[in-house]
Parts: sequence; C-alpha cells; structure tokens
Amino acid sequence: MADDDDDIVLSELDDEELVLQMHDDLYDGLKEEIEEGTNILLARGWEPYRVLTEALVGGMTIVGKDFRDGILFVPEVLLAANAMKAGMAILKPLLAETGAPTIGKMVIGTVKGDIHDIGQNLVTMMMEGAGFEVLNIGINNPVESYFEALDDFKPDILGMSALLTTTMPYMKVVIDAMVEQGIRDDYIILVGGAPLNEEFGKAIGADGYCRDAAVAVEMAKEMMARKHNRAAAG
Ligand code: B1M
Repeated sequence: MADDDDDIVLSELDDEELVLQMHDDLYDGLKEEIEEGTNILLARGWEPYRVLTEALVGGMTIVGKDFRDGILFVPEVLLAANAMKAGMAILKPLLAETGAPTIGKMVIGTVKGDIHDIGQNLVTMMMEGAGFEVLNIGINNPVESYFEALDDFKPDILGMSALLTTTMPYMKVVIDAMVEQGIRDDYIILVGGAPLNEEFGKAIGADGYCRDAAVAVEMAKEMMARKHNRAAAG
C-alpha cells in the first residue's frame, strides 16, 4: 500500500496510527512489522483480544475486500495470511492463559476442498482461552477424518469451518453421515465461516451457526451448560 514505509518507526505512532499502519502492513504481507506492532500494542496494555480483532482481523477484512474486487491476488493474500498468523502466534499463549477448569472438548476442522484455516485457528485459540480442550484437525477434511477424530478424542462438540460457497454444502454431507451412523445426537454441532448464516446452519441440521469466534465460545458454553443440566435432570 504505502511506498515510504521505511521511514515509519512503529513505536513512535500513537495507538490509532499504529493500528492503521498495521492494516497497511498486513495488506503488504509484512510479517516482521506485524509481529512488532502486535508486541507494541500488548506492551501498551491492550488486551490480546482487542489486538486480534482491531489490528489483525480488521486488516484482513480490507485484504478480503480487495481480493474480492480483483485488486489483490492469491500470492499477495497468502503473504497477508502469513503475516496474520505471525501476529496470532504471539497472541495465542496469551489468549489461552486461563485458570478455568476444562469445561468441554471440541474437535474442529475445515471441510473437504477448503484450505482456509485462519478463522478456525482463531476459534481454536478463543475456545482454549475459555477453558475448552480442542483438537484442531486442520484443513481439507473428508467425512472419514472427522469420524476418526470423534472416535479418538471423544469431544462434546464438533466444529466445522467453510469459507467457500462451493465447500459449505460439505458440512451437510458430514452431518448426514453422522445421522446415518446413528451418532448425530451424541455431539453438539457448531458451524462457522464467512459465507454461512443462521438459516444455512439450521437447514443442514447443525445446532448453531457462529458468526465469529466470540459467538462460538458463548454458544459452546451455553450448550455445554444445557447438556450438563439435562444429564443432571435425567
Ligand atoms: Co480465499 N476466498 N480463496 N484465500 N480468502 C475468500 C473466502 C473469499 C470470500 C475472497 C473474496 O472473494 N472476497 C472467496 C470466497 C468466495 C465465495 O466462495 N463466495 C475466496 C476465494 C474465491 C478463494 C480461492 C477460490 C481463490 C482462487 O484460488 N482463485 C482459493 C480457494 C482455496 C481453497 O480453499 N480450495 C482461495 C485461497 C485463499 C488463500 C490460500 C490465498 C488464503 C487462505 C490462507 C489461509 O487460510 N491459510 C485466502 C484468504 C486469506 C481469504 C480471505 C481474504 C480471508 C479469510 C480469512 O482468513 N479471514 C477471504 C475473504 C473474506 O473472508 N472476507 C477469502 C479472517 C478470519 C479471521 O475470518 O475465516 O471468516 P473467517 O473466520 C471467522 C468467522 O467466519 C468464524 O470465526 C472466525 C473468527 O472470528 N468462523 C467460525 C470460521 N470458521 C468457524 C468455525 C466455527 C465457528 C466459527 O466452528 C465452531
């Protein structure tokens, strides 16, 4: 975006300028600058979640718009994604720092045909921070991978992510396979990803659609509480 970044000393910018500069740096895929900016905001007392949402997710939203409009292309977006992940790596241990006892277990993965993993990594971080034990099975998962993870890890919740309109229908394939195996009701199923909405979540038979990672945490907590109440009652 900017050509004269060489002259900019990140630590000399005020918070607002720094966040805008980080949006530019994310756009330009400047990993080291994103790491530096993340550390500066943390040192200034910003909550990790605020750094994540305002500086990193905010920057990625701009990248997403220009990707959609054909201004940015895959190689550039990959660099931006790598810069974002570098910032997330700094925040991860801070978001996961929790004295909370384990309140539930979740398996999460992006569906078959889809390699977008930033959103589901973020959900993983936030869920861990809220006291969930999470097995993240990564990207491009066919039904068999989900089933294997459910068998091995025995979670309370299955989370699925899809970022493409062409891959989101695969969530239904997984749920239908679970119904067929008679295991659908053994799990809380939460789905998320930019092209989804609540209606889609209902239509495919999920228990909840999560607009973002914070909603995923809230919904997971609420559904775990209901599950415990049901178990206590019956
Ligand atoms: Co892709 N891509 N991409 N891409 N990419 C999108 C999704 C797109 C909307 C861009 C656009 O056109 N504006 C578009 C999809 C259009 C559509 O289907 N309608 C698109 C396209 C077209 C493609 C390719 C087909 C491009 C091509 O090759 N021609 C290709 C497909 C590859 C494939 O998957 N088979 C492709 C490739 C890539 C990159 C590899 C370059 C890179 C991914 C790198 C990576 O993930 N490691 C990439 C990126 C980075 C994006 C955008 C720009 C950013 C996605 C992101 O990380 N967002 C994206 C544009 C956009 O989404 N606006 C785009 C930040 C992240 C924090 O948000 O993932 O939405 P998000 O996650 C949120 C919520 O959705 C929710 O919580 C998260 C945190 O708050 N959530 C969950 C997500 N999963 C959840 C699961 C849950 C709960 C909540 O379970 C419980």
